[in-house]
Amino acid sequence: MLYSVKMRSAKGGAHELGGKHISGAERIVNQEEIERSVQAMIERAFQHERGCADFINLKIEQIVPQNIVYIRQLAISTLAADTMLSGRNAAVEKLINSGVTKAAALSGIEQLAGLSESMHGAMLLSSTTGQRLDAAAQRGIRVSNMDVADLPAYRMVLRNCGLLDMHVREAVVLASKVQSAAGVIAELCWSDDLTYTTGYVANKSGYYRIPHLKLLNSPNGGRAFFIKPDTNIEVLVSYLENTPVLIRPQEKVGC
Ligand code: PML
Ligand code: MG
Ligand code: MG
Ligand code: MG
Repeated sequence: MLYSVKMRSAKGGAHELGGKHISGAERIVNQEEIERSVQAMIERAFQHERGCADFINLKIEQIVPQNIVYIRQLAISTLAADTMLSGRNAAVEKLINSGVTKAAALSGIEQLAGLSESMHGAMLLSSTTGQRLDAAAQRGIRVSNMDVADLPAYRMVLRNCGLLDMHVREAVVLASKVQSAAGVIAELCWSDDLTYTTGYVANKSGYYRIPHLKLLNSPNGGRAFFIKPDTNIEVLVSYLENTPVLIRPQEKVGC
């Protein structure tokens, strides 16, 4: 049997009581692995660079095996960019290649850069106008219930690329789930973690890392999913938030 294990932590009290979000993590694991993953999550909540959590919420739930969807991991590659400006230009270009209009791509950058507090979830933006299409406000859409089907194989893929950071490990899993959803055309993301400036654009054909999508020590970050304007938002959000998805690592992958 597989279990979903989730953690979210905050400082200054619980999220719902106004605490500042510190970190979140989730895994889908066998029963024997639950304890170890919970331990790793708690350590992470106490040692995060955003601060030391004083509120930790843990949830452990059994998953119905028939509900699990298996998908392929997006291939990873890295685009060249040595400043934030060139990084954002590369992002706009990649978004346009994915089928997003230039206006929507620029608007996506502007809306992410304009988030005053980091958003927990993602914004859904029209791929033609860039207009926000979800009603989740500052909460955003929280992609959840996903993990890799074979962790050792996935670690090997990342290790072969020299990508050992937890950010990449989790982002590729999330981005792979997002691109497996009907209606999604592309994603733009950079981290809210102060010292993590590499972000990415993902589309149906890959995960494109972009060094320098923000300035060092900026707390600003988040995610935007560009979707076809006629997408059924309710169906999409339910898939992204609730459907359990396991990602099969790609053996042949760039970096
Ligand atoms: C996050 O912190 O949630 C975003 C991480 C983006 C990782 C980008 C990469 O290095 O590939
Ligand atoms: Mg996180
Ligand atoms: Mg976050
Ligand atoms: Mg973060």
